Amino acid sequence: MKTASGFGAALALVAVIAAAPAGAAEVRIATLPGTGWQVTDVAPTAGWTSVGYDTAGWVEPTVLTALEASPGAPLLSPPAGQERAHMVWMGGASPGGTGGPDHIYLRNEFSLGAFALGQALNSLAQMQVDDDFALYVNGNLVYLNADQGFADRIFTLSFGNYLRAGELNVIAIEAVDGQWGSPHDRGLQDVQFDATISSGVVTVPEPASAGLAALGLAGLAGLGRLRRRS
Ligand SMILES: [Ca+2]
Ligand SMILES: [Ca+2]
Repeated sequence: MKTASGFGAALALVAVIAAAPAGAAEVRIATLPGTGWQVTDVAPTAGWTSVGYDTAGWVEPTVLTALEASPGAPLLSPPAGQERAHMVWMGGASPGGTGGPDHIYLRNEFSLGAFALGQALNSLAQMQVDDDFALYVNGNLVYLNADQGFADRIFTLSFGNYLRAGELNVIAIEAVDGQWGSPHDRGLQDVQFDATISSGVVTVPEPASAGLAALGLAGLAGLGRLRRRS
């Protein structure tokens, strides 16, 4: 079997880039109104983190405008020139982020049909939840936060290896006010999420362990900025 030369590999890379559809540079999935997010406070049945789940009875999240405007609110940084992702929760919560259910489930099912089937993808996401959360991508648990508070912490997460180019995908978030095991009204609550997905033609999908190690380092870097928030 002939070994690919450097030149051959370069030609192969050019072929991969040429196969990518025009306009497929980036897909953004963020907590913005009217972009496919649905929420419920009724514990869903198995499969709710996977594509194709029946979301009958789920509703659009509520945007917490007054909480976003409050002094010191831990807001995410939007991509240049784009609207900032919003703090959301479920109906019943006031715009100031109080009231409403203590335990919610969010989903956003979306197409990555703009990318070629099987293409490697990168993702970079920012996320903030008051208080704790679990993030799933296509049924896979990407990150679990269970520190029972530290709601000002903004996480940087990567999950490109769980995405499926050319197909439907789903991001699912379980969030609790208070703590896992005993969600309770601890004053404020919100979820913010903002991910940019791009083609990953020059990378190999990272193993989950490497991704988690990177998350740990990102978490340590964020410790210095922690403030208590209820
Ligand atoms: Ca937390
Ligand atoms: Ca809280």
